[in-house]
Amino acid sequence: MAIQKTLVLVKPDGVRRGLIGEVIRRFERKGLKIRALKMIWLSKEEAERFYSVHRDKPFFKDLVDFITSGPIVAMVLEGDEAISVVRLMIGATDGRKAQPGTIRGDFALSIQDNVVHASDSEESFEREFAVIFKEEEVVPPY
Ligand code: FUP
Repeated sequence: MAIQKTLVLVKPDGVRRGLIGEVIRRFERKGLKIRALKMIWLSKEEAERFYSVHRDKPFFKDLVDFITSGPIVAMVLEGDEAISVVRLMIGATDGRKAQPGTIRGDFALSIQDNVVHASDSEESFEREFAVIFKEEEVVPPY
């Protein structure tokens, strides 16, 4: 058992399309525990820090514009191997290539408007968590 925490966002397209409940429902049914949950609207500066690993990519500006285009729902999920389990459940980055049955495979038809974000490593989780949450926003294990 390797209990991990991971950070998931329902991105602005997912919120606009009314998919918040659908996304949360899938993770709850899987058995992952929600340790923190909130709706926020990222500033440009927060978005740039959140996506800092992509700073030099050609799509960086569009990515920042997109993630700040509306409110998002951010959550910390916990469970055994949560990082890789959640990555499997969200599917490939490009919704056109993501497997049916995954969140992106079922709800996205775009590489940018792909409904959700999830941490891809423990290092990413630590950096992303620090941008989005304060420690006191995480409830104790239950
Ligand atoms: P993922 O971890 O699956 O969210 O994908 P990446 O970390 O590779 O990319 C982060 C976000 O950048 C993606 F969700 C969408 C966006 N992106 C583009 O808009 N164009 C690209 O070519 C690659 C990624």
